Amino acid sequence: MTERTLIKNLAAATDGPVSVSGWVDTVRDQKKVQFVVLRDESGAVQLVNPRLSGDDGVTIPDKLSDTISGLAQGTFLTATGELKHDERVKLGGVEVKLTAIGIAGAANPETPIADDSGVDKRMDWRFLDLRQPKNNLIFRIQTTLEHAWRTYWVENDFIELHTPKLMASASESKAELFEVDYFEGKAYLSQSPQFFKQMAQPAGFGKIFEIGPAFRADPSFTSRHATEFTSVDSEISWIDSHEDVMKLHEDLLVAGFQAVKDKHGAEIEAMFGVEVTVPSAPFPRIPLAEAKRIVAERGYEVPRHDDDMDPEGERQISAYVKETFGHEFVFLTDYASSIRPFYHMRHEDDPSLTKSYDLIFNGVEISTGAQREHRVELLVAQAKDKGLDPEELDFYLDFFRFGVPPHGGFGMGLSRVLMLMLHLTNIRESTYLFRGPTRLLP
Ligand code: AMO
Repeated sequence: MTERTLIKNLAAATDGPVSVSGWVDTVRDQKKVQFVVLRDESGAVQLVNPRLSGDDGVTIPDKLSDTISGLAQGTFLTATGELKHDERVKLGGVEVKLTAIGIAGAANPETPIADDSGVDKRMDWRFLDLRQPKNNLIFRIQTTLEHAWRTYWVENDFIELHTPKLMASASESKAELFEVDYFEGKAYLSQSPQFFKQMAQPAGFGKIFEIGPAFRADPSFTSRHATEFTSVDSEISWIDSHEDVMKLHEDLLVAGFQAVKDKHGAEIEAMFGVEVTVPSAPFPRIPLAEAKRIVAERGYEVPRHDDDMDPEGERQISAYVKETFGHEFVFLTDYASSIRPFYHMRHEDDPSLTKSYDLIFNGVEISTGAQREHRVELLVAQAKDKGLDPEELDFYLDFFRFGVPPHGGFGMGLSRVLMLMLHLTNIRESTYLFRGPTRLLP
């Protein structure tokens, strides 16, 4: 049997016997000739089968032609034949003249989704939806991005962690917590690796990272929230302030975006109409209070019911930064202690503000980072201040009772980065399998 050739390699292969495997994209069943466009993970190629005909020009039925006539779109098959370069063939300048087809997995002839199906319907049939080259590209980009980040971390002596996702308590807020039965008692799904990534600091690991699942029992149906998402986390010791965390964050994003642009820039432009911009460091930094003033000057008052920036405010400040600095990223810094978790360090000269930031990319928050409070008396006081019971947090507070260096880090939503990089309108598009309040399948 001829060895399988990936479709993207056909152009560089020499004419002659060839075997390709993939799924049927389209069949054009004409009187004199049949065409099948076959797609695999690397591209698409035209297969051709001239029908046999007698001296009188009437086609003679044969098994191969019948097989082709009966092919349903989506059927997985192996095709063998003769590769022929022909510049008149629009699709890649090559075609395969068929000698045989071996069906590996026939598809149901109904097509449950169409190009104009809504996002929820497409999510119902995600495995079919993912066959679209555009969707396939999203996950190749994701692979490149994660690889570039890992390379950065590994080259800079970070240790990779896999913290447990079954927890005894909440790490972020009690509001968005999934509770699960755990033998005689209860456990909670991890909302963030926060506590256990911080534990690596008293453990003496120095610099760590993790890419792993996080769970939030958030009942909302927005375009940027999921109940399960992939969190990209890093934590470093011996920092002077959150400024050092932002520097790390910038370096990582520059490395990731550069890798994506180098490898996929042209494809992204062709398929998404988006030019990937490698951000220049340093990214703009704007204290939150100032960002609110800027946004107000643009005519948008951020509602006063909390101290946070709301989604419209994030869009506005991003637009301002784009217009003023030509930058797609902005760090909003110095969030109020009132809206930040107890573990964020507060400013010495103004404890109403934290040494923290949110990173906004093309109008949406992609990350939160901070210097952590590592002085245990202050940490206990801040926990109490938030109405938390220090006894419940004893295991965490212990990390700080046996020596710990100053440290900080960030958590970043992987699918949000991809969504905003590719100008997608919904996190469902950039998540392999989305999880939301009404979606547990597939
Ligand atoms: P935060 O809660 O801001 O911070 O989360 C960090 C980032 O994770 C992503 N994210 C989400 N993505 C999809 N769906 C959700 N429901 C969702 N919730 C959060 C966002 C967000 O910016 N422990 C801190 C981080 C730290 O300080 O290191 C934390 O979890 O991109």
